[in-house]
Amino acid sequence: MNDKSPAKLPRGIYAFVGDTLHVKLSVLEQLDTLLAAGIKCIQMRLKATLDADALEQTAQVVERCERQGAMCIVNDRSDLALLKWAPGIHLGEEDMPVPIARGLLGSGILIGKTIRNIEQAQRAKEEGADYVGLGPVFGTQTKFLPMAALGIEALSQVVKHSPLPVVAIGGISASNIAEIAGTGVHAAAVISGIWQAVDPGQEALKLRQLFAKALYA
Ligand code: 3NM
Repeated sequence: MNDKSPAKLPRGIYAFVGDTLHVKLSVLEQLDTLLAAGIKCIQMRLKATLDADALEQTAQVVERCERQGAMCIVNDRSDLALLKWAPGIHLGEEDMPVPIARGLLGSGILIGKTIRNIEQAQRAKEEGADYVGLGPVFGTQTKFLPMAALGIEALSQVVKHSPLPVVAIGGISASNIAEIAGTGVHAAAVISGIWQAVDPGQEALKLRQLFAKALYA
């Protein structure tokens, strides 16, 4: 168990690597693309990889992120995070409850939790999460969600009242990143806005610069 305080979630663009995100690029190629663009927060989503390979890939992603001063957050899999010393995990609505993950992982691993409203942000804090992911802010094709988009005003309200740093997710791209950053959100999570771009590396760089510019405008 890791009993230190968790590392802080980097501010800015929260990007993803995974086995279902890009038709051509491997997880490590995706990672190198994002790291070269200066992305400092990376979630690894493995949905279709055998466990033996997932362990190896997690170790490589964690190590490469560490070397570049980026944080690797493993989606869902507390076991992978624990075995390969990932600094963080993200728990969705159908994943392991936060208190159980916290019990397994100790205090040193950052835990993120998906939420839909301010009440859930408060509960996530009480249960021991370190940040919350709020979505879908805009419509998304990447994940089926049986709910309407929350919109920018709802995001602003949650950012204002949340006891934990908020990561916005859902339909975020270069066309709306300034509006997202303008709410004061801690980070913006982007999947298709990067991986469906013609040049994902350039797009990641652009998103990072636009977020920073809106923050200090
Ligand atoms: N979770 P894109 S929306 C993985 O609202 C995920 O909980 C969401 O992808 C939530 O940037 C989402 O392509 C997909 O819209 C985000």
